[in-house]
Amino acid sequence: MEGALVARDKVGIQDFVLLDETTETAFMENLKKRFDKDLIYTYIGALVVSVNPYKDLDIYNSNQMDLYMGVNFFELPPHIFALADTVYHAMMLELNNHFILISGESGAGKTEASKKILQYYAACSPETDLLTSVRDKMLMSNPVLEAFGNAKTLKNDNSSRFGKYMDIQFNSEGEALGGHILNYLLEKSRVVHQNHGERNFHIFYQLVEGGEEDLLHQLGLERDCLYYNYLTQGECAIMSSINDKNDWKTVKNALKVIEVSESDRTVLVASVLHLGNVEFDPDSRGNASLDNNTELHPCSAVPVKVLSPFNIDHAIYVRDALAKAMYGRTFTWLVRQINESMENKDDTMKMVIGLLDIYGFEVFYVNSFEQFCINYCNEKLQQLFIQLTLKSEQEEYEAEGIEWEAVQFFNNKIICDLVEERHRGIISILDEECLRPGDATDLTFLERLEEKMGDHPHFVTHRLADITTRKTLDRGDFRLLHYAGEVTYCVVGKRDRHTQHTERLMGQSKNAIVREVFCNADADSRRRPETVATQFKSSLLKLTESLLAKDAWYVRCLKSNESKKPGVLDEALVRHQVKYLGLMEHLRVRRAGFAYRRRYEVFLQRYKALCPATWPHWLGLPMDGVQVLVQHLGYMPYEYKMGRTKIFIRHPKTLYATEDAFERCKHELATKLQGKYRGY
Ligand code: AD9
Ligand code: MG
Repeated sequence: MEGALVARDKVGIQDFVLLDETTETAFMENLKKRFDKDLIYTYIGALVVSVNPYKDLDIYNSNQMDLYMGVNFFELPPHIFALADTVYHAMMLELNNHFILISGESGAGKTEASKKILQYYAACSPETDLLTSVRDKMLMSNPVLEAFGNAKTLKNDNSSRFGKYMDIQFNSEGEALGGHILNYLLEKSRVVHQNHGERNFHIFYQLVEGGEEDLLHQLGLERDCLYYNYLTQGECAIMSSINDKNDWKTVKNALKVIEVSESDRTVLVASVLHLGNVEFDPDSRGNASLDNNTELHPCSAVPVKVLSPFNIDHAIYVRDALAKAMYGRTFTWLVRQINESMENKDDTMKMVIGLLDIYGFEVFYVNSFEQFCINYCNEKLQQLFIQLTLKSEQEEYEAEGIEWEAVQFFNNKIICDLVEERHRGIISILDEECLRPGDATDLTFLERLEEKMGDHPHFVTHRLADITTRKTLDRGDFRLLHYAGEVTYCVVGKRDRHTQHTERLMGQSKNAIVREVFCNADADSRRRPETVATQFKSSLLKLTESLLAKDAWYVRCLKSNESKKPGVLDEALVRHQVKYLGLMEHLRVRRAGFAYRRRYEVFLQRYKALCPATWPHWLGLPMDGVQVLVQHLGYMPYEYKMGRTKIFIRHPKTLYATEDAFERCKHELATKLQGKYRGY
């Protein structure tokens, strides 16, 4: 017993539910103790808490995968593979759909976690030609999407600038047959503008740095990132931590596996770069004309009339809008191609496991429309988590006929409503202002916001900025008090003007691929335009609906420190995340009523050796066997309750003691057996 306790103490406790106290201090101590030993995963019941180690740990190799395959969740040290395996077995047992929600702020390790899970499922898959080919395509979709959809930001050198939901589709034998990706709002403004210390999407640098001589020549590109306006605004085009040349090889290979023609993609990427270098001179009437030095390379594929006749500011605006549209459409087109390539060709698909990896909550010095959408998305996911954890807990107690006591949560629904409520939320007001003809400006938008939600506890503008905290705001700013912290958004110049006419012209480009990516620009223009925010809101709503129909599992990622240093845990930073992610409340909910619950069969199977009446076999109902067993173990009536299908144990300590007894029993049994063999 002592040995077991000492061992546990050294590596901390593997499941926070088993902590003696549910204080934040105890939680942090345990987390840190484990992190210092490179144990980055800890459970809260079935939820995985993961802390970014910022160094490669040798815990994801194929031996580790084998180790976790088919093993009971709590039997091995916590691991992302244990969760992946448990979800898979739950799906096979119940023949239903599941999803894994991976959340945490920017740089916390969501994308890495989602890749590990996908790799695990790929490794589980049997080796037939068809399955291997689907598996490779699923795996290879990652480097391609990361090249086109990720970028270096101040928070993360490989930050996802789009949201991704991927379904892995299985047949009833549990074989992965195909996949499907839904993508959410790509941060297109990055194509034309990057803040200091940030880069454009990786693919641009990969192509310029790694592209073969012939290819660059064909595309009219210089092998010099510094030559391109769109690549240099953050003043960090070349980074020692990023190897664009090597990454290009990986992406090229991946494009081949998913059967997307590389030349199609590169033409579009090159066109954006050429566009960025187009400059204008005023003509005699002050209208923009192409600068004398500007020669549009044929592969830029832009009909020149697109860029005129406007004044210079407007011409630049149109040029940038066009570049963003071109890149955005390229990305959507790419996702479509990937989906076609991973499509499940036979219809024996029965179940899915969905992986949700979306951009994390972020706060920069200047936060614009994109950060507003990203942070709104994080609010929605937090709301989903709250709904599901509370809901499922309540439902379980109800279904099992057990009484319980509710735990108070901070419910962020109030912030979701502030953003998305019909007719009253920020998005509705933005819509009205964007679509209102005439005198609508950024500042009238702010005034309307003030009018409608001036006294909302989570909304602040410069007039209403908190005088006591002296956090003043500029005239063009408003501040939201998000569940994860305060963010000040700048609205000036952030409303997209319509560029449909220009996009329609692009549909007439001489270049077939450009025509293809802009092909539905015409059709789009006949509908009443929907603002980007509204489109985003609808797509999130659809996503939430589809997730609510599945069984949920969670990975909560924590960022260990802001400077990406290996093995450093900044306690204040981590404590803040623990707080806003609601981990303490989750822990308390798990413990409030009953910390542990086990199906009778499982409980009996594991501990039956502890009671002569149940060992080696119990012939009656599992529920009766458990009753006999716990009476033998001396459980007091207040320590547990018998539900319809499960035993509920109030305090972790009770299970702890049983688990220790089990360890001792196993040890004695092994010693006895050894003695027996020695005696032979
Ligand atoms: V963002 O919201 O897309 O900006 P993520 O996705 O949460 O963010 P990401 O997975 O990209 O973060 O992790 C950031 C970096 O942390 C990675 O590039 C790795 O360098 C590092 N990381 C994250 N998880 C692990 C891990 N399990 N082991 C080692 C890790 N390094
Ligand atoms: Mg990411």
